[in-house]
Amino acid sequence: MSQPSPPAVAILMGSQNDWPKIQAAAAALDEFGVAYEARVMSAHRTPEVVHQFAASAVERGLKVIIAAAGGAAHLAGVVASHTPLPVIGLPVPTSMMGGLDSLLSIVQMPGDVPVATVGAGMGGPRNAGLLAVQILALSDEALAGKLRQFKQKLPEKVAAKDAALQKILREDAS
Ligand code: RP5
Repeated sequence: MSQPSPPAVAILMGSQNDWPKIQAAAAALDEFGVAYEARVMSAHRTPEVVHQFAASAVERGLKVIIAAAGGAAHLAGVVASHTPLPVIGLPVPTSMMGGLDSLLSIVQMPGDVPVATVGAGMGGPRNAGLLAVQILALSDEALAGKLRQFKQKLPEKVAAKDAALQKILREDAS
């Protein structure tokens, strides 16, 4: 019996408490039928686990790593230091600065160690998932086709929201 192929995407997070705030990344991958593994590991609390995971990611078949963390958010940068795979940094909103602290921690990487950082809050988690899909689609024509359909449908989605707003405004005015 053939083994199922290993997931192409890993979603790492510094704490299980991050999961509810970043689940939209996983939902975006689900939407496109992309398998992923989700793991809790910390650049500070479990540095050896992070090292081993990142250093063996290529041989285990991973293609993209999403790394979410909040506050002193070093997970994405440390992962990127141990792997040639593309790493997407996902800043987790915090109670102190709403995620600006996380964003600045992740985005200011030194030259030679890129991390593709998405926004904190709002569309950030969803965009992390979609960006992973876009990277995979470069070498997956079926996925590229799904992305083209997704883009084509965006105007319809916005038009439906515009129509809903116009309806509310008309009702408010009457
Ligand atoms: C970071 O520290 C995690 O990503 C989390 O956002 C933050 C706080 O972690 P907990 O104390 O909630 O576990 O490493």
